[in-house]
Amino acid sequence: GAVTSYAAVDLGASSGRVMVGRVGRHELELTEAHRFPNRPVRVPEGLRWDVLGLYAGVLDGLRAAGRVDSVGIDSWAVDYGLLDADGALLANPVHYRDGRTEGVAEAVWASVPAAELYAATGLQYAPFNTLYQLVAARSAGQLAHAERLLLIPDLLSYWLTGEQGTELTNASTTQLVDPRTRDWSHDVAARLGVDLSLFAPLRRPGDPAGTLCPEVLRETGLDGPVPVTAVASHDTASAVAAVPASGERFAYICTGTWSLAGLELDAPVLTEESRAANFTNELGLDGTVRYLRNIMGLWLLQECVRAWREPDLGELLRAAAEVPALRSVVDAGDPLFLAPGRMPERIAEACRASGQPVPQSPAEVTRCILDSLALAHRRAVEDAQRLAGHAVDVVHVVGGGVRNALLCQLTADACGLPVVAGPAEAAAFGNVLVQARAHGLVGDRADMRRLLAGTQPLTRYAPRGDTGPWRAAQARLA
Ligand code: ADP
Ligand code: LRH
Repeated sequence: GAVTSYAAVDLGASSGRVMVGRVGRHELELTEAHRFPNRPVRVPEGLRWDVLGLYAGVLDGLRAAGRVDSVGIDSWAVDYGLLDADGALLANPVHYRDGRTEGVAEAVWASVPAAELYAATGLQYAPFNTLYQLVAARSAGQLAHAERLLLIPDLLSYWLTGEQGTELTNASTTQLVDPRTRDWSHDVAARLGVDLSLFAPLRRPGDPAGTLCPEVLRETGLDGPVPVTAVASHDTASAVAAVPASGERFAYICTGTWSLAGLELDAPVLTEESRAANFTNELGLDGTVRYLRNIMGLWLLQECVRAWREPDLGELLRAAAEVPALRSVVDAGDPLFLAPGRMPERIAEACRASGQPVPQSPAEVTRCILDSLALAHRRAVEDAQRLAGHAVDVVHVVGGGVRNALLCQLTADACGLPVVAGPAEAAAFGNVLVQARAHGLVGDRADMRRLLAGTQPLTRYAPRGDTGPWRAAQARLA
């Protein structure tokens, strides 16, 4: 049968990659054309993304990918670039871990109380939600010359094609979208004085998003026309679309820099209880709701590895597996761990503050992090089921954490449920499959998932022992 190929540009907070997916009726294969580090840069004014470096990586990747039938772009959420009246980028995009939003949420809640904001947008509180970033930017006078705001994947898509749009799944992370209508929340924007005309018109996964412009074809050595297709441009939305589950009784954990743990639902959960538990209702493919909690994720380990100048992750994980389980745990959902720097010290301080032994060696700190992540996964999977009234009997783990067998096993143990791990490059798979679907090669969401389950190697982890020790560990954090 016919096989077509698609380039998936997938930018995570720790690395960017351009993958090539080949798709047939019973065939699905993903290869890496190019991978490059994503290193944020601290300048005197704060923490910034090196967006030009990322764009250069995208061009290198497209050149390496060669002839493809379409290109799709996804990235981390919430961040954006501002353009002036001529369409030129005004400044380096601010990193969501920058400290500029400190205290901003409290000022916003004075106009729209947190409970009303949740009822209208369904978004969990995070200091970096685009809404708070915009309010901070306005106070700093940074919107004075801004005519347009493009979220990161939409900005790169604009540079590739000359066309502007705002992709809906990623727009749902701005805190300016109503998850029931799947359109802007005009009321929230008006009450907070946010000018929605800053945003380009909404587009949805599968919509055409232009063609590579002549300069890009020259730069990459490709022959045109090459269409760009809107995908679920929030990386987590693409990853959830590529969870190889059958049926509906599953939870997912997208593990990378973050752990995003939750459920796929038909409708948002906007209760006060859900807000208090800090669950978010982001939009997914085909109008689904990604009901999930943000957990600090492997960021905790990335930052320790950076501090230790310890290049061999494999060795560190082998040593961590030998450390006794659950000696000390920290709250892996605590915004205390959001900013970069001093991670081993901050973890030690948290253990001391909760009266637990302070992990000493890198192996002990690593074990503490993995136990803490598994415990946070357990809580999120349990809370989500209760709050949404939606029971599950399997947990799917996708993303870079799939390559961490210890984390997958501990997650199974903590949840007391089987874990099915894979694929590691779920966001790129979701990106490719939405393009393939837009071009008529695969059917609905269930078809996409069947194709993944039938073609990709998955690893099963059975839970060991009972969950008593995990419940006891949780009690230490209460
Ligand atoms: P993001 O998309 O947020 O940049 P990824 O999904 O690429 O993140 O996941 C990156 C994480 O995956 C790393 O921080 C690391 O902890 C984990 N990882 C990657 N490769 C391996 C490996 N070979 N063994 C164990 N863990 C790995
Ligand atoms: C993961 C992610 C996550 C967001 C965060 C900012 O890459 O997109 O879903 O909350 O980055």
